[in-house]
Amino acid sequence: MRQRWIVGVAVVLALLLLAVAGGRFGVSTATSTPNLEGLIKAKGLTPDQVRAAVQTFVPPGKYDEYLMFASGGQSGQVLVFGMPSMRLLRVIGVFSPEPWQGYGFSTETQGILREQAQAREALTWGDTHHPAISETNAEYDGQFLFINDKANARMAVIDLRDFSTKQIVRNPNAYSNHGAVVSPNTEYILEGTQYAAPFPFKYVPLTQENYNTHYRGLATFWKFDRAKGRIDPSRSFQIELPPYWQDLSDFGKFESDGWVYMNSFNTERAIGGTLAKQPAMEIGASARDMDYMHVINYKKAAELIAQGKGTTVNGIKVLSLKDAVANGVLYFAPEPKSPHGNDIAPRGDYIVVGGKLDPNVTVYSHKKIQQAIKDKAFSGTDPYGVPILAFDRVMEAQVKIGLGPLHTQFDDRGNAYTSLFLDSAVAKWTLGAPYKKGGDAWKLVDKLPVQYNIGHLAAVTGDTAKPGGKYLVALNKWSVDQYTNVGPLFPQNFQLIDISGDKMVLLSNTPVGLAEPHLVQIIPLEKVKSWAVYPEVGTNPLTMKLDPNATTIGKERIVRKGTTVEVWMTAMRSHFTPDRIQVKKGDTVILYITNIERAKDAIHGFAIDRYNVNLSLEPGKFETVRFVADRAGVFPFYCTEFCSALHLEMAGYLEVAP
Ligand code: RUQ
Ligand code: CUA
Repeated sequence: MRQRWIVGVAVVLALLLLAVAGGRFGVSTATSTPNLEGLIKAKGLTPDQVRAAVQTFVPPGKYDEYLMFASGGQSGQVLVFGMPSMRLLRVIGVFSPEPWQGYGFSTETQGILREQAQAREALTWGDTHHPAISETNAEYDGQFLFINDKANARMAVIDLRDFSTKQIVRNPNAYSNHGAVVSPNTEYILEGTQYAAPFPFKYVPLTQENYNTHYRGLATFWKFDRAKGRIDPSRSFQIELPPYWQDLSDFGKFESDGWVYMNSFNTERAIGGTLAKQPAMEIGASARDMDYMHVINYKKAAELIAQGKGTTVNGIKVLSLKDAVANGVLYFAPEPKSPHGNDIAPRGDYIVVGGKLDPNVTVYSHKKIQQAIKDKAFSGTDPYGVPILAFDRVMEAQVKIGLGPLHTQFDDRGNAYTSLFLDSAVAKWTLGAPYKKGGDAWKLVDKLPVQYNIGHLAAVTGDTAKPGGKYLVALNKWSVDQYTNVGPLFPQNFQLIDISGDKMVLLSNTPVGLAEPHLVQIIPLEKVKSWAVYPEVGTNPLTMKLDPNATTIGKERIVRKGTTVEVWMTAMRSHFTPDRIQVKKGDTVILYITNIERAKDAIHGFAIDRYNVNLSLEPGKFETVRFVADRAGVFPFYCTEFCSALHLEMAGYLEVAP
């Protein structure tokens, strides 16, 4: 029996090879058949595994069909993979210095990490959770990528022309955040505060009474200026929210455009205190059966801010909770216990919520919510006066899919896919009309075990108006037996799943041995128009324009002004010009270096020994380094990229005279 299918698979593959080779060369290569069969046999592969291997294999010189942007978790980075091969293509430094890119070493990138010098100190890590690709008409446009830092309530902007971080903004009124989602045309990037804190920011002792009255959550709408490629804090705003722990959110689109749905948990307002015999945080925070989905009319909020309703708190406009309630900006819809994912269906009509402690996904209808608001169909108000919509008036369906539902994504055929943390599985279920009708609607249709404890999942363009429906990735927190031990810190496990058929099919495992990625976004390769070289020799990666200090051949020079020594330098295979720099101890040295190469991949590095200077100079790139020569000696500097046969000779000396 076993024998037979191995032969069967081998024959299919051999025929495939024959067809390809025959087409190319017009000859038969029948001798390769036994090898292939032997390989399959020796590895004990099943037909499904052989099919999966062929399906995900990208031959040398060929490209992947999709790019996958993954958060780099505690590494503070973004990881870029090709899909379906799942090969790692790039690491982008965001909230941590990244030496290969020279990120955090040049004056330009130090400025980004220090948040344009606003911060007193440069933080050296971030907890990246949610990458979000910029959108046009609710579809990824491939121009920018945003990502949040949960640990320090920051948001970063990455330009996908050169896959580099351009800006980090810090939330002036929040310590932590969760979620980064963009509005359908990227006017705003939204983050919720995860853990409520005193508002405005100061020391307020943590008693229950203080917590209830002085602690608050916030929804922060960062205004994005697409032309500048930057967040504009002066046109951003916040909405004050009760001290519940606001979690993930999603922007409405089409019929729900202008609205935002945001989960919250710990509506119990638990504050912990285990040593004082108070219930542990997680017990206190999951005592009630229902929490509140925040229903936010953010267009209205933006209007009110524009009319001057907001107060400026630490440099950002804030719409008060009172004004939000009085003006119909904020409503609550009850949602099952400890919700997590909040995901809006492709047409903007349904909102899917996964309640971690409920076996159902709960689906709300945007239309019903709007009707209930009109009819004032409230079941009460919360302690802060926020009207609570009657659950049965806004809920469209509950679909029993399994234990621990978290996040949901969609395909192009009316199906939804939800991660089940406790079940360690992906559930595929159907949406209702207009996606699926009658008996086909709101039904669990397939379930696939994953290894193990899945957090997020993401499908190709699976949270946009046009889901791709081909692949899905399960982002598993535990890998247990899937990889060999590499010490007790186990890799995370990405699993690639084919969702193009009726049944989900597991294709491959990819270990991620770097941190805990939370979410990924998957975009067709051709949508990202990235540069192979900087378009103009001397492009400053911060301004993306020709820098006034860029140097051309023959214009290199060293100029001393008082105790400042400025060096205009070029780099090309295989030398730096100048290759000797003489300064005095205590001088401020400023290097302006231009890589004048035009050839793809002709990258140079620039490092000065013992001075913590390390740059990456891609073709056409300009960078500045500034440091005080506070140690006397003779310090070699050299190119750190093996760029040419005489790469080792691409070096020079910095002489610092005592
Ligand atoms: S999280 S595992 Cu998105 Cu930060 Cu859900
Ligand atoms: Cu330039 Cu090595």
